[in-house]
Amino acid sequence: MAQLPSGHLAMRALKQGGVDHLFTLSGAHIFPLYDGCRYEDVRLVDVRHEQTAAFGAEGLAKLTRQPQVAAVTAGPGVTNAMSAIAAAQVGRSPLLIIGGRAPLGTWGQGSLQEIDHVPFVAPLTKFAATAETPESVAATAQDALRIAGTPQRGPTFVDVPMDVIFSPAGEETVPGWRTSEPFAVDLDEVESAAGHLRDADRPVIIGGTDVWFGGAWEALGHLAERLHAPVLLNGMGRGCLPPDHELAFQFARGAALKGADLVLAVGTPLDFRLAHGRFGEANVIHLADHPEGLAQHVELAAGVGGDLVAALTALAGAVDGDGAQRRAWVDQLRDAERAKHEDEAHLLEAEAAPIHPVRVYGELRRVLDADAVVICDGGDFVSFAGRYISSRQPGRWLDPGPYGCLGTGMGYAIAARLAHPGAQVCVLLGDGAAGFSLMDVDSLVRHNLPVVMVCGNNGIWGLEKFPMQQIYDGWDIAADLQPGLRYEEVVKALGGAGETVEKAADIGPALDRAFASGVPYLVNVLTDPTIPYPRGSSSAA
Ligand SMILES: Cc1ncc(C[n+]2csc(CCOP(=O)(O)OP(=O)(O)O)c2C)c(N)n1
Ligand SMILES: [Mg+2]
Repeated sequence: MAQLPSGHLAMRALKQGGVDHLFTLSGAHIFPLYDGCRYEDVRLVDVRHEQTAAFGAEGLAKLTRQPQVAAVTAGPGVTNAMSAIAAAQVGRSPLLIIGGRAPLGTWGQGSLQEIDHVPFVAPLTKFAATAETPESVAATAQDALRIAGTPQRGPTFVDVPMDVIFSPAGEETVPGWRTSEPFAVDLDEVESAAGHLRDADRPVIIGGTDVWFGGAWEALGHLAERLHAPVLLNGMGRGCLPPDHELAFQFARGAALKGADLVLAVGTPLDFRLAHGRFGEANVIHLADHPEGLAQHVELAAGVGGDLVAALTALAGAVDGDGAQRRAWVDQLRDAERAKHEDEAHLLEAEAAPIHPVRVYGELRRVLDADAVVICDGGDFVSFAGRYISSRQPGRWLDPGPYGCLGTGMGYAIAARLAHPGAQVCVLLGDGAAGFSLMDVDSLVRHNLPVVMVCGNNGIWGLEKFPMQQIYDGWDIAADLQPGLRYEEVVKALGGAGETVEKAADIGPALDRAFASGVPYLVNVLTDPTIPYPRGSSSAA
């Protein structure tokens, strides 16, 4: 059998597992992976910061529902990727990070960037290992990819010593891909959940990220219709029911969770976004794609841990009737939804100067297509987006997830344009958030990946400044940025385009120019720095 560098064979093994992209920032420790991309038809996406490489892969995983890969150089390459690994752990994204590693032959003798990554990466991953022989590299990479994509999904890590990754191995060391089976559902658990659902008069269904990952949105809609139960969506679950569906709710979220006698949470952890699963007197049923995903901190009326399509389909089969007993409940929430929407609709058209942040969304609602990908990176500015922008299709909304890490913007933008070459990609950036990744506009330009960036520029770390003032009686510190900064000049300098907008009436024409431009384009909207996002008790940061 022919011999090739083990790093090359790793790329062949990953390609067999469905990997078409490798995100990276150059490092000699991992050159054979790049050489492998050349021969195995994997597109190399090289960026300006490992943060962007790792979030790029994580974002692409979220958009494609497939595990994705970033390769980073030894030492600082790995440490720079740590936030994305942690985000993937907390948000359950299937992400494989391959690290370079100082040579085995001189280990302990102080090579450049010599540090043992595995002990500090292990607590953040499902699997972390060093491939210590050329023969083990392809199989270890493939195992790590499979583990990342198997529920409970999450990040995995493999590093390869430099002398090992350059060493040849036989082609027979590439094992051949096998997919993992979903976790089977226990029908007794389903029956117990169905019993509670049959009895509920005021149920609420919440669908989260794993509804999307598990391909379960039709099954979710079918169960909701069988029950005639209102549906709320979060994370990548947004868009799993079209916003104009009679059972889809957004503004009445508070009223729904307050009035419910049963909450069925599907494919989402019962975390701070859902008041840690405490909904007054309501019974809670939790559906997760693996038993380990079931909440331990809440007393569940029932829990089903296994394949979500199977669980939802079995539940829909087990609940009878036409949902007539729930019509009054749904109608009541529809009234609440309408009233709240009418209360706030004027903000979408606000003419005020300085610009009200919600006006930006009034304009975006006009120009965004049904299949647009919307990306959120920021504080208050993007919280408003969560309220006023609805996804009309599943898998088109990327927020940082429960880890809440600023700086995902450009990585996610690259991912979105790669995943959806023909769709609008709109990156919403707080001015603070923009600072974490704007240099990677260079990567967008070099790889010819046009996106529209809309910066809500209030000159402050708003989501920190306002809470600080509340805690300290109006005092705040370390929460100001330079007001009125021209972030579009950074984009222009890097080969993109953009403009600053100071009047509400100018936002719409600027967005039209941005979407027509065909280049990375930043619309820098100077917004009113005195307007906080009105937060409830379980807000997302
Ligand atoms: C990496 C990271 N650092 C700090 C924070 C804390 N944080 C959350 S929101 C926020 C302010 C964001 O400001 P900006 O992007 O300008 O949005 P605004 O709230 O002003 O609309 C900060 C600093 C974080 N979430 N992630
Ligand atoms: Mg700000």
